[in-house]
Amino acid sequence: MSRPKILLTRRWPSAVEAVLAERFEATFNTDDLPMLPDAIAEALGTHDAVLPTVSDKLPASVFEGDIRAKVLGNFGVGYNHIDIAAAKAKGIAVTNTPGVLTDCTADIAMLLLLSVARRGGEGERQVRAGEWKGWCPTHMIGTKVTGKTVGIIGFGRIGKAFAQRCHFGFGMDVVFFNRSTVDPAEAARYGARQLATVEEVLAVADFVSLHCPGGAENRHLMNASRFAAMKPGAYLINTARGDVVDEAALISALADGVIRGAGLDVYEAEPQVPEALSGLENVVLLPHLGSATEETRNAMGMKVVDNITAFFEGREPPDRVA
Ligand code: 8YV
Repeated sequence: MSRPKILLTRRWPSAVEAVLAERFEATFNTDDLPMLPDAIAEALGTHDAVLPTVSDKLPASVFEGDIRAKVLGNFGVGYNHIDIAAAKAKGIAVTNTPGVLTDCTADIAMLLLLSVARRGGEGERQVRAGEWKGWCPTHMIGTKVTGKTVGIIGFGRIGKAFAQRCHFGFGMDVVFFNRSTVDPAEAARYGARQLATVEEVLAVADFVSLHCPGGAENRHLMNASRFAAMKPGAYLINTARGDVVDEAALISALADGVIRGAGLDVYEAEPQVPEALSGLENVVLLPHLGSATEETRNAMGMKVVDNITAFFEGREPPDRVA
């Protein structure tokens, strides 16, 4: 029997590509250049599975032509770059990679929180530029983290892992907003307690960290009025998706001192980062590194392998989202 024909839109960890090459007739993107939607549409017509990443766009238009693909094995937990309804309408299954990137994404959120509060980015820039004039009592004064209140928006796997780090690692009081009610005993395992609204969280948090999905339901959840509702001197951390934040409103809030700083791993139009943002000192900017460790990227790839292997063997893929 011929092996299913699969296409990877980007370069993947080599150990994972090797497994895919053994099991499938695989088309690899050896140049690793992002594929345009037209090329993805063509791939959907010529392959049994397409394996996209967050750097691809799969709007409804890519599903309009002749489709051969039966499954999209997304490399990543977030899938707001895929029009799920359009894929479903064409009978295409979609899978993702939950769980394996929880710790590393929570770690990056902690890195951003600490960096922005303690001015790590600014300090590093100063040393590298040869501009450090030496220690003095008033040099580059930041904000103490230990014991502060962190407000988490979205208490899924990553939100919980972040809460655990904040509470048990840094003695922080942790409150959160989540659409559905979380059992208080479960929340307490992470040192956290649920509040009823986003506004209640913003009113008390010294740091607000976003851990909800991107896409239409949370688009611009953080907007000008919500920045105004944050405590004066508070910070925003975003390791979720760029579209959860109205970036223009964030830039104004940072420039006008409505909030004190931000730590960002994701942006509205990646990889574009507005100059108005990168020109600000009170932001720490990372290039979407949440899951970027050897262990996690390998594990993500192997999850995709498991998902599409199950699919083509007629079993239910473990991480099917559509
Ligand atoms: C991934 C992420 O690197 O999994 C996610 O949702 O945001 C990142 O950690 C990216 O999505 C890969 O497609």
